[in-house]
Amino acid sequence: TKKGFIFDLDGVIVDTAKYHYLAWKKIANELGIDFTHEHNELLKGVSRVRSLDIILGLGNVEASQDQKDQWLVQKNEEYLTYLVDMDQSEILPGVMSVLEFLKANQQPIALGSASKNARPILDKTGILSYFDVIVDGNDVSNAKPDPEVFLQAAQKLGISNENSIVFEDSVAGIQAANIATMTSIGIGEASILNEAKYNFKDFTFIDEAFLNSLINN
Ligand code: G16
Ligand code: MG
Repeated sequence: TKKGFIFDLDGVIVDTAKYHYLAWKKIANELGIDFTHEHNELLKGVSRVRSLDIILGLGNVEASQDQKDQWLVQKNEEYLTYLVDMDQSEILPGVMSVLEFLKANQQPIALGSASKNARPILDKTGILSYFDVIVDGNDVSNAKPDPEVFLQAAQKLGISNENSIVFEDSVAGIQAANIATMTSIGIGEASILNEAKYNFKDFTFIDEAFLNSLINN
């Protein structure tokens, strides 16, 4: 049977969280807001607009919409400078072999990401051609845990929600997959992603036997 395999981007395929962190930290520090790695956890899988609101909230900073729009542009310009040198070496361990295996077994593959920079990242890392469908921050209006991004991905793949499988590193993303009645697979800390149906520390722990069981169930 064909299943729909939907991948989140940041924290699943590449570790762009470190670049988001540096870009946000620059703005936060300019505003006198301390922005730690712990704070950054709050932004995982969260949209750009919502991320800014969270950071401003940390510093009790109020701002006009115009000012916020400026910071959003500034953040993205800073973030993009980190993507310039991105290449295949930034793909997280084990991801390539899973993509290769799914392709070899004619399984449909989609991206389901909150990022508006998803396409250039897939392009620069050389894996754009693995994806039959891309749904990203430019396509959706409701952020995870709203299931919109995954529902669109499954629909565009032509696969039912029940036959779709989602790889996610964020709690909101796992919740979105569960709400969509898809099979949720947490990538990262099982204690944090405890709502996922299956958990793996990273893709090196996902073997062909497991992938076959997903395909054949
Ligand atoms: C990613 C990151 C978030 C980021 C969001 C929007 O989501 O996890 O931290 O805020 O994209 O990114 P951008 O500013 O590039 O539009 P995901 O869903 O790929 O994990
Ligand atoms: Mg993510």
